[in-house]
Order: sequence, then structure tokens, then C-alpha cells
Amino acid sequence: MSELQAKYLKDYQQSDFTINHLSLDFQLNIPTTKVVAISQVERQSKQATELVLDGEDLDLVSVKVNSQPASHQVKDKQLYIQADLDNFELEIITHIKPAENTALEGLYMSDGAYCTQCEAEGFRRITYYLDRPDVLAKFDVRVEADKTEFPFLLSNGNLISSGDAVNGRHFATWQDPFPKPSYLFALVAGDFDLLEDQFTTRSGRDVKLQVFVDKGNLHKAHHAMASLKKSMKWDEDRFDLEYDLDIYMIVAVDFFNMGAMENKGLNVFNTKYVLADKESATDDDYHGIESVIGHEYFHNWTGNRVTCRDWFQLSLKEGLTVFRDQEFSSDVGSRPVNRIQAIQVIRNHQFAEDAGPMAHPIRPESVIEMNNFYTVTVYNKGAEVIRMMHTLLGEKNFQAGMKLYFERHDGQAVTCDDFVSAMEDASGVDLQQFRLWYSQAGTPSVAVSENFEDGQYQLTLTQSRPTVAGNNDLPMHIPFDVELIDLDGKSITSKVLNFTERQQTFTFDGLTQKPVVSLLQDFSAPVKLEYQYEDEHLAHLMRYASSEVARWEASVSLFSKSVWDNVKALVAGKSMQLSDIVKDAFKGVILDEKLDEELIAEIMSVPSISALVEQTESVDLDSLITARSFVKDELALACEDEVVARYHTSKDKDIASARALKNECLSWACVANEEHEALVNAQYESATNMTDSLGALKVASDLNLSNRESLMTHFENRWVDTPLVMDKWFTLQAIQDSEQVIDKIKALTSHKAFSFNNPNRVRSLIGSFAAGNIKHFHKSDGSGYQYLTDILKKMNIINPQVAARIITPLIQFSKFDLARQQKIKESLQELIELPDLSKDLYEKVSRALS
Ligand code: B3K
Ligand code: ZN
Repeated sequence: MSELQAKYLKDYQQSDFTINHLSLDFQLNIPTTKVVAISQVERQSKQATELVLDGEDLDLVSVKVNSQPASHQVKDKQLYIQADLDNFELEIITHIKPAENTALEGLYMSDGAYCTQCEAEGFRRITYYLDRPDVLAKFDVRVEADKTEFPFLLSNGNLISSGDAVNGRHFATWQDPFPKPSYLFALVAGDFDLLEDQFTTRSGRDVKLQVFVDKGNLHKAHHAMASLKKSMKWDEDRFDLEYDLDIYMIVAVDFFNMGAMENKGLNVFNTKYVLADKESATDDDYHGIESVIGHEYFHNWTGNRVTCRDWFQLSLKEGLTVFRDQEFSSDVGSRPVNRIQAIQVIRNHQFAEDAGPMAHPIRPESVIEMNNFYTVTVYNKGAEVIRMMHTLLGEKNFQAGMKLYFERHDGQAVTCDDFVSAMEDASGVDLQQFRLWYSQAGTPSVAVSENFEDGQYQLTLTQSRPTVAGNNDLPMHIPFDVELIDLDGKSITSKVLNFTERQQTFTFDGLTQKPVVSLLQDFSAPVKLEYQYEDEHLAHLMRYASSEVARWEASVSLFSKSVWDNVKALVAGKSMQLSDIVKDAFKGVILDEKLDEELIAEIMSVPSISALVEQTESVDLDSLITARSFVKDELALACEDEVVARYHTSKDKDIASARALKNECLSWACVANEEHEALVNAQYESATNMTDSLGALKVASDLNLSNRESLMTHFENRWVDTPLVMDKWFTLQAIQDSEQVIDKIKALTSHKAFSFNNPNRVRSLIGSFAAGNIKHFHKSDGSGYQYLTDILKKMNIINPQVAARIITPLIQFSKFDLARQQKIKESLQELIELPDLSKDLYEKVSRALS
């Protein structure tokens, strides 16, 4: 049971031993692969006489110290070796079984190719090692495998030699000149199509670029390659950072637990974030690929050159790298649209995590299974924390801070505090109070009140935080961006307030009339706002706020307020209604010729049910669903002529923003009147790209139009052999509004394109049902919960990481009624009693039940 014990940040200690060089030799074979690991070990503390290494699911063959068999013992997934020496060579031979590894951690098979995933603690499934990020070694790797089956043998760094071996086998040796922790190790062996290109860094070094994809997919690798070159150039221009090896490889595999992995010089990617052509990938897919390719590339400096001291510091590399990829996407694309999407992740997902049993600060203090902490809190709230520092320091000081950070820490494994100190020292800005963002969990709330008298406008801000275990209740440093707008829509002033006390009043003088205020512009801090808006006020902001993000923000508030007003009406037994102010505000946006089409599309894609659930403490789900449908229907009816007209004007433009708007218009048109179904058919039939065909199909499916079945069948037949496209089809099936949806999903798990062993498939069918079909997942009879529980029991054995991801909607139950909560708890109880419950699920389920 000791592995179910939490580990604590406060217990961190340096390792008694370090390893400065590791040579690995892989004899790749099925069923048994042999791994020889030779470490050069250095003792750091004279008192230490025993070296303790991590290892899991390994068959230990031998242990030698300085070429002599060494006394050792294996206990609780650790290997204890007697070692009363300051320096020695340790040789360990292990046997592993990659084809049986369905957890996809360590060395495993994806569609006949060997590949690895070592972050966070997967390297210990390859050999016994000091598997912790603060032990940095230079790696030499020799890989040997059958030559015909596995023509490409890849690892980190530079290729040193290759050639034939006996019995139709061949080998390659690789050397990585940069010391690295074990989590950045990678190995790939397989048969691929290869796209090659090159990039000349600004100091004039030539870097070979390679993208490896499954046979037959070469034509889908070009966007990934272009994105890589764009990322390399951007990091030089904006962050003054250049690539450091002679080669950069990306391998796309279909079996992958996450999006991608930044292994030094050899990134392994989920095919979802590499493969794209116009026919099979949507504009969103293209955007996702560019941003994930960027993200992994940017890790080369923020993560690889400077890494984490321990896993509690994960946000050091992830928060910072998400901030960097968001800035990349904003510099090369639309800044407001990228910002809107980032804000939605925080509001709709991170706030939910913060309000649920897995709430943790961006630097967690205790962890049972590290893989459970690759979260929206560590990543996305972490990025917001970096963004706030950027706001407080400004671009110039922020870049000076980055420079100082690299000067001080290149080649080291450091802490979040080291990063903040570099920012502080380079800028002279005091970040002492700001550091609370790293240690306090939970979402702060800011209550706003205002007063206008004699030309003076006063804004009083009061901050509070929910009680979360381990939190001290100290006020935070919140950069609070406001704009004051006059009644004619002209901007009076706009500034970032330094809000540092529990309550603070800010005064604006010399006004002639009471202004309309735009609060927390650009979402300048990840906080909740408490402010009583009037419809007129929001409609004014939708029209006149200088910031496009603020205009979108006002539309979200206006739509949400309309829904909540109608929920109240329902509960009071009154009839629902929607004011002309709301209808006119949306109509105004749809007719606006000057606004970016993608922004209009964002405004039209009004908050989902789950986004609305996040805005409240407790929810009457049935009333919420009714009220939301009412508001959406009324809006669509009021704007029917305008959306049909706008549909036709954007219909034939070959740009992503026009396609986004067109698809929103199509959906609104069909909500207003099913007669527009003809437009859906026409668009589906004439589509020349996936954005258009999926857009039409989604409208037919979401609204249950009469053409739904025929279009779904056509799409299935067309794409049944293209897994990533089938994922889109599985998702539409999973989120449909049908009383039979669970039976349909059950039947689809036997579809020839589905496999429980493939995380993308499981997420697209089961994950989307639980997270995206609120109405049927939370059906009051508990059938949704029971179905997910059955799947979780199965996935607990096949792939614990995937199980622990898709359980999220089941543990975030605090807002639902007691009858639903009771049913959920019964399901969780069933899980906690499983005899072979993984650490991953144990941590989440036990926190949810306690
Ligand atoms: N660092 C990896 C994530 C590893 C997840 C391990 N469970 C991808 C990324 O954030 O870039
Ligand atoms: Zn990352």
C-alpha cells in the first residue's frame, strides 16, 4: 500500500547519488526486449552507503558494480544496491515486454512501431534508475532491431554510427551532448514515411528537420513542418532563443496518452497534432497542430535546457511554455481570438477543477500519482500567472527577466521561485506578494461596487477566496484592467489597477457623466467577478468597448444573464422572456461589417450548458437546459434573416475566419427554422474541406435534423479507414441529444474503427459523452454515471492514465442536486472498492469521496 501514500513538496531532498553518464543498449524484440544500462555514479553524501533506484514492471536479470556482481534487493518498486564508494560504474540488465504495455508509459508499441513516453515517471519502466528530474546525465544509446520491420532507429541527440548486425538486424548509436533528466529520454523504431527540410538559425547553423509519419501519410505532414519552421523563427525573434542541436525530429504515433512530448531532439507526437490536409482536417485542427508543434519546440529552452528540480515545480516549464505558445499563436494569428479561447479554458475547465476535489495550487504541495497533475491548473492557470507577471513588468522587463533566468540556470534543474526571482531581479518589481499565486489554490473572487459624485468616479474592489485545505487567507496581488467608456461610446481612460489589499478604492476624477465600466479587461487575472450588470450596460460594452475581447466578454455576460433570469422565472412559475435589448445587441454584432468574422463567430457560439454550470454555486440542471434553449431559440428567431444573409456573404470565401462565421450562421439558421436544412445538405455535398463538411454534419447531428442519419452514414463510409476523422464522427455520436445515446455508444464500442487500447478513440467516444453530453450523462436515473463507471473499471486495467482523465466529470459533482450527488457517490464507492485500483484513479476517487 505504500505507493498510495502521498509525497510532499516539503520533504524534497537532494539525491545522495548522481549519475553523470548513462549508456543504454536496446535489443528490441517481441515478446522480450533486453536493456543494458551502464551508469557512471557519483556519491554526493559520504554517509550514504545504499543506492536506491526506481523501477516498475521490470524483469531484473543482473546488477554489477565495477563489473562485479553486486549485492542488491528489490522491494516496493525499488532496487537497493550496497555502494560504499564515491565513484563507480553500475551495470543493470532488465527484460521488458513492450507489446504487453497498454498503459503506454515506458517503452510500448504503437501500430507496429516501438516508441517511448517517459514523462513523468515512465523511464523506470525501462530500467532501474534515479528517475527524478534533478539527476542530469549525458546519454549514449545503442538500438538494435530487425532491419526490414524497423528501418528507422531513433533516439535523442546526434546519430553517431549505424550499420548491419547479425540475423537480418541492424543498429544505430545516438549521442546527446546535453545532460538531461530521464524523463526526456526517447527511442523510436519503426517504418515510416519521412518528410525532410532544414532551418538555418540566425547565427548561421543548419539544422536538419525530420517529420516521421505512418506509411501513406506523407502528404499530411507539410503543415507540421511549416509550423516547426515558424516556431523556430518566432523563438529567435521574440525570445532571442536559438535551437541547439544539428537535428530536430518529430515522430507521429496513433497510440499516445497526451498531445505530444518534448524529448530532447526527438519529439513524439499524437498523430492528432501532426497529420492534416484540407480534406480531412478542420481549421481548428490546423490551429491545434501549429500551437502544439510550437509548444513542444519552445520546451527546448523552457523545460529542457532549464528543467524542474522536482515534479511539484511542473508549472515552471508548463505554465511558462503554454504562455509562450499562446503568444506565438497570437503573434502569427488573431490575438483576440486566441485570448478568447484561452479564457474559455480557464473559466470552463480550470475554475471547475479549482472548485472540485482535485483543487491544487499551480505548484502542488502533495501528490500521489504525478500524471494526475498535468492539469489545466498547472498548465493554463500557470500560464495566466506568467501572463500577469508579463502585465506587471511589461514586455521589455519580462524579456530581461527571461535572459537573466537563462544566464543563471542554463543546464540546471530549478524551482518556480528561481524563475520569479529572476523576473524580480531583472525588473526591480517587487513580486513578494505576487508569489502567493504559486501557493494558494482556489479561484479568488473580486466584488465590484461603484460610486459617482461631483465628477468623481470610484471603483471599490473587494477580494475573497474560497476555503481550500492548506490555504492561508492572504490577499493576492491582482492586476485589474479597466476601461471607462462614456455614453456616446468613447473611451475615457483605460488602465491596469494594482489591486493588492483586501479592499481597495480607485478614484477617477474630472468626469462629466457616470461612465460605463469594462471590468477585468482581457481577463487580466484568473478571478471571478461579482458585479450586478444591467442589460443596457452590457449591450453598450458589446458595441463600444475598445478591446474586442471585452466585446466578446460582454456578450457572454449578456447571454448568461438572460439564461439565469429565465431560470429564475421558471422556478417562480412565470413565463420566460427575452428583451429586445439582448436581441438587438446580438443582431448588431451579426450585422457588423467591421468586426473580424472569427470574432463574430466566437460571439455567436454562446456559452454551453457546462460553461453556464461553472457560473453558479448550485444548479437545477433541468431548468438550466430549458432556459438556455429558450434564449438560444429566441435569439436565433430574432436574427433569422440576418444570419441567413450573412451565411450567403461568407459562404464562398476561402479563409478560416469566414468558414467559422458561416458555420455559426448555419447553426443559428437551423435553430430558427428547420426549413434551412436544405442549406445543410447543400454545404455537405459541395464541401471541399473538412471544416465545411463537419460543420454541416454537426448542425444536422446536434439539432437532430431529418437528414442526420443519412449524412452520418455517408460520412462514416467515406472516412472509416481514417482514424482521426472517425474520432470526429464518434464524438458527434456521443454528444447527440437522444434518449438512446448510451445504447448507441455501447454498440459503437464494437465498431471496427474503435479500440479501447487507443486513447484517442476512448476520449472521442466515451470522454466526449461524459464531458460534452451534460444532459444525458447527468440523466437523473444515474444511467450515465453507471455507464462511465463500467468503462472506468475496464480502463483502470488497460490504461490508468486515460481512465483518470475521463473520470473528471464524475468527480466534479458539487454543483448538482443531492439526488444526483448520491448516485455519483455510489459509483465512486464501487470504484474505490476495486481490488486492483490504480494509483491514478485511487487519488481522484478518494479525494472526491472524502
Ligand atoms: N510534457 C508533456 C506531457 C507529459 C505528460 C505526462 N503524463 C507534454 C507537454 O506538456 O508538452
Ligand atoms: Zn508542455
